[in-house]
Amino acid sequence: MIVLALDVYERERALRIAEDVREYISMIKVNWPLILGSGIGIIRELKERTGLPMIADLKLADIPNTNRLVAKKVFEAGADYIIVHGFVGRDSVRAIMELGEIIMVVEMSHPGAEEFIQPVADKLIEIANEIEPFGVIAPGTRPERVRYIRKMLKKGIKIFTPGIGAQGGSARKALEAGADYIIVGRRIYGAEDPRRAAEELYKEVRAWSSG
Ligand code: O7E
Repeated sequence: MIVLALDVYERERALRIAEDVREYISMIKVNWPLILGSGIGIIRELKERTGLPMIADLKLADIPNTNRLVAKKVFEAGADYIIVHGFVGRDSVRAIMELGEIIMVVEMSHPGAEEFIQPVADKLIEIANEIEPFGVIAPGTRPERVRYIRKMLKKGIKIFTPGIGAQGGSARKALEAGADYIIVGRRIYGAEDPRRAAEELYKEVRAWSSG
């Protein structure tokens, strides 16, 4: 299943792309570029136009009280899930979970993730197993790590893998390794024809899932 990472600034462009690719994706992820470019109201607007669940990717990493204050506004704005960092500790993560569903970062997809996050991934998996978020983030650029995280993670917790396409990760390999959702940005919104790019990816993913 495909999550569109809609990292554009402009409201009109975001709405147009979302509507164009709607039938091929399962959720939309909104990150700082779109929120800063178009305002927080874009979450509800996208949700109403597409009918899809919305992920607010703010990667919250603050003390419990500040996490709670921010998350309250973002859930009120229509987000169904908020992405949160686990390295700040259980209390900060739980503060957001009390208000709504979360997806927690266990390991990131960029090269620098090997410096600090990867060495503590086991501890982050432990927190995830204890608090049971809706999902976790694992690196689509490192299928062997996705496989490991799947093995260690409690059944039922979904794995989301960014890093597919522009960062070099393969959708098929991430799914084979145990990902439930692939997160894809530039490969879709940066394509000359986003609808065609989403359709191609959808067919690739579906062909793999059914075969
Ligand atoms: O490389 P792209 O264009 O396909 O975009 C990937 C998106 O996933 C982008 O919004 C980026 O911020 C996000 N992402 C990563 O690329 N790597 C990560 O490790 C984590 C995320 C992400 O979604 O964070 C959720 C915590």
